[in-house]
Parts: sequence; structure tokens; C-alpha cells
Amino acid sequence: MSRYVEVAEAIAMPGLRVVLTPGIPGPFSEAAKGILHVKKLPYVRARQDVLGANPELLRWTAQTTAPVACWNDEPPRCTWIEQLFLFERLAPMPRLIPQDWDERLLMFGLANELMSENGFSWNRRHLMVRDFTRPEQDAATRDIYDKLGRKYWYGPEVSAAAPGRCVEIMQRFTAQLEKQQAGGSRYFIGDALTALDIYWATAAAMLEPLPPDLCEMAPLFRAVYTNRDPALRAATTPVLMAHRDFIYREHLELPLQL
Ligand SMILES: N[C@@H](CCC(=O)N[C@@H](CS)C(=O)NCC(=O)O)C(=O)O
Repeated sequence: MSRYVEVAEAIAMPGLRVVLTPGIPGPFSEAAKGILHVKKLPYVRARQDVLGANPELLRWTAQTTAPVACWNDEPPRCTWIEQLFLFERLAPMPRLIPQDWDERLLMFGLANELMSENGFSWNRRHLMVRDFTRPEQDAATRDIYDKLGRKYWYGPEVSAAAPGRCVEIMQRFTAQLEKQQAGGSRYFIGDALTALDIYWATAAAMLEPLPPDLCEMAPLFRAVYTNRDPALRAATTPVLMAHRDFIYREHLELPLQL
């Protein structure tokens, strides 16, 4: 396992500190780590306690999720978009935000569908809560996912809408890759890697986790991350998963260091 410091220690440090959840390949945290890897930015890892009270993190950032990125004494960045702008400023090359106006609009539009509230990862998490709070799960598992559901405003309406939201996003991402490939590009936007490729590669873990030799994780989390919803399974196209594998193979750190 990677080396982590406590949040209290990280607050007092200079430089770049990133709060992450040890042992779990959460798509938001893996995306931040992927961007830092591509940009070769050194950073100190601080520990978030998954679903815990995280009192120091709460005092520091007014919230308790991971990841959080903080540079020197600047305000801590708690969302993917603030983190992307910070990392792009600290290491402008390789550029992960397209310079071209239309490409940039498209990249942020699609990234928003994956990463923001009510996006793909958010809705896929609702489905984890739906599936792992069912009566056939053991009490300890149900407790964990009840808690996760309460933290992220799970309920019958969002649960019913979640498969459709995930599927429409997956279909749009498939169409985007097919269009790009027909035009001779291996990437989602333009002809080079952008943050969107990294966001997709890490979000895809919530459909099919990377194999154990590339991503070691506890059996419960592997089961939770493996999609079992038939609508999402039908929308998990070979092109989407091949793109995840290509981005990891060519650009990201393997095996994952959790
Ligand atoms: N605030 C982040 C999202 C972070 C997020 O949803 N983190 C989840 C990853 S599943 C988390 O920390 N879950 C465990 C917890 O809340 O303790 C953003 O908007 O970019």
C-alpha cells in the first residue's frame, strides 16, 4: 500500500497534498492521480477514512469526500474541475485542457456528464447503493451502503432514474469514440490525450474493475464495482472498454497504487 500521512499533518505541509481513500479505486481519486501522473507532479498523499467522520478534513474543507487537492496555503480544491485547473496551472504541459475553443467546450460538457452531480459516476453509485442494500446482502454490507446512500441523497426516484442516466451517457461516449476513430483519432477530443480520456478510464472501473494483477482490491469492493445492471451491461460497448485499456496502457500508472 502507498504511504499516507494524516490530514492534520498534511494541512501543515507546504507543496501539493492530495487527500485520497487508501485501498479503494474511486473514480474521482483515480482521475486526480492519473492527471498528476501524466503531468509528473510530485505530491504527498493524505488519508481519508471512507464514510468516516474525518473531523480534520471537515474542519479544513467543510466536506468529507475524497479527493481534495491543496497547493501551499491556497484554498483546498474539493471538486474535479477545480483540481483540473490547479494541476494544469502547476504543470501546463502536457496540456490536458484543449486550447481550441470548440474542443474545450466539448471536453468540459462531456466531462460534466461523467463527473458532476447527477453524472455517470454519481448515478452508478446510486446503483451500488440499490444493489448492496437489498435484503439478501448481509447486515454489515447493508449498513455500509445505507450510509453511502444517505451521504449522496439516494432515494427511490433517483434509483429509478439512474440506469437511464448512465446508459444515455455511455451511448454518447460510445458515439464520440466511434466518430473520433472514423476520423483517425485514438482520443475522445482532437488528436491528443485530454483530461476526458483519463476521466473515462477511471470511471470505467465502476463497470468492470481492472483485473486483480493490475488493481488489487478487497473482494467486497470488487463485487460492488462490477456492474450487474442489465441496461448498463448492454451499453458497455467493446469500444468503451478498449479505450479504458488503451489509456491505462499508454498513459497511466499500472498496476494501480492504492
Ligand atoms: N467532491 C468530488 C466528488 C468526490 C466523491 O464523490 N468522492 C467519493 C468517491 S465514491 C467519496 O469520497 N466517497 C467516500 C466517502 O464519501 O467517504 C467532486 O465533485 O469532484
